Amino acid sequence: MMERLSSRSLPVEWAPEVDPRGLSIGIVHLGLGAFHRAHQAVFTERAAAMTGESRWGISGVSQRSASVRQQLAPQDGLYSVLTRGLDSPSLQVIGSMREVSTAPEAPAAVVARIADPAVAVVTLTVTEKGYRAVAGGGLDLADPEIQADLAGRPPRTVVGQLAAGLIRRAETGAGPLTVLSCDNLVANGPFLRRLMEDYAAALGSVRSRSVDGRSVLEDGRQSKLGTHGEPAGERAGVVAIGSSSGNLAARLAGQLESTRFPASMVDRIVPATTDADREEAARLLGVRDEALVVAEPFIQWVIEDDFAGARPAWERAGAVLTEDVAPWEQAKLRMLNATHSMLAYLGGLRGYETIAEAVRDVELAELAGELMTRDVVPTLTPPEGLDLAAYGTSVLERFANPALKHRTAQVAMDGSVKLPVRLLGTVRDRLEAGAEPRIASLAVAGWMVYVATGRDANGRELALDDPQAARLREAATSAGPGAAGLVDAMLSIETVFDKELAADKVFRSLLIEGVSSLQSD
Ligand code: CS2
Repeated sequence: MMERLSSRSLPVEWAPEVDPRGLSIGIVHLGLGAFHRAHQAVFTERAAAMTGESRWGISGVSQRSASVRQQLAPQDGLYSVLTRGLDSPSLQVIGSMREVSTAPEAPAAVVARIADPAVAVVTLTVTEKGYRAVAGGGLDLADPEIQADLAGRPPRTVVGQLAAGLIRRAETGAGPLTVLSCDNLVANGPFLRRLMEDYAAALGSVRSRSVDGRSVLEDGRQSKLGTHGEPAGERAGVVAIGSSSGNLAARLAGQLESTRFPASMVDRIVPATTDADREEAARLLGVRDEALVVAEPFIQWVIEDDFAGARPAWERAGAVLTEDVAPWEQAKLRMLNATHSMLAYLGGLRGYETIAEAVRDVELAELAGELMTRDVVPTLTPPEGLDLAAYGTSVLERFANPALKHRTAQVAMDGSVKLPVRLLGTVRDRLEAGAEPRIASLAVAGWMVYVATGRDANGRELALDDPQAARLREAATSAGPGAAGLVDAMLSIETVFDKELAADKVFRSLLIEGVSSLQSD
């Protein structure tokens, strides 16, 4: 069997741009999925190569399964990016990942890393649902995982991890931190700051809660479980006085004042890696890479230039550092991501396995173009230097890349948290302007039918992979008759549609029209 990629087996001609052994850790990344490895890690490595700076190695944290650690650890953190465009694929081995961990296995280590004075930046790609926010923003304090973190167990949620790390920094004087969200959310930086502030406020009001039936905090004092990442007993021993939740809340609130949360817009299509990709990479590399990621040639990162301390010189690697990310982010979410979601639902329903197949369907391609030109573009103020028409064309060309097997099912995932960000802002803006957002509504109708029928045109199952799957199924099964029944049942899900939107007559009738046409399709 072919040898596996590692620092020992790495063929010299494939050496990363910087020598990984010379890198120390300066970045913690939460959410070590394929996207981070094909995007921010690539920029970070390039920046290090351009500047010769050695302080920006990455400590990557997977939030759930141990599979990424199992892929990367035996390879000394090395992995490759297989770029698939219209020409023959190219490959690059990345060496900026210097440490890998799995949060549930080592929560204390994650907190310690965030609190490390050498760490100046925490980046995040934890997906929409990873933030545990309520519709419209703000922390979901009813979320049992958030409650458990607030009660003082070693943190498992992203917000809990950041909070514990920031509290520790306040205690040790580790200096201010920059927390950089790289998820597809509106104003992702301020959005995350608000969650952290909500957490701090909730921490201040925690008095007695129970975890697994045990009371862990009483009268603001801790018992039994360790608080915020420490092994049980450690905090009690080290800071026995002053560890009440009120004090923790005050420390967190104080530390948040100096913490920066810049917004950022990220863009690169990164489909799930397949066996065929791994075989192709092995042929090129001469060794097996179990941690391979695949991406399109296009790569873009626009970052709000608002950092608390030092940062990698990402602009040297092609990132754009700017005062205002909002117009970039809005254009990307409403044009690219919205169209992506529409193709995923309408394409999935028509039986297309990949986005490239869906966008080759003449009707769907036409609808995708119209979604952008008719419904989205009128809502946008383009950033300087971006031609929206050309951008729309390039988005469709990128989707059509036949070498990327980006599955419609992958993009269709988590619709309940993606739709509000990608499509409902456009719908609202158009309704307010007195216009009829017909195609955007058809995209939302596509999601409703996808969820409710669970079958494509060929009778194959369309799996429902969504954090609110139970609620969505319940709405679909309890729906009244006909298209109107389904639309009304889905519109009543207030975690997706706010009251005002749900009550909008124009939107409702556009949805009914869309659902009817899809059901008879
Ligand atoms: C996609 C995005 O999976 C999805 O929902 O729309 O991951 C998309 O590929 C990226 O945002 C492109 O930058």
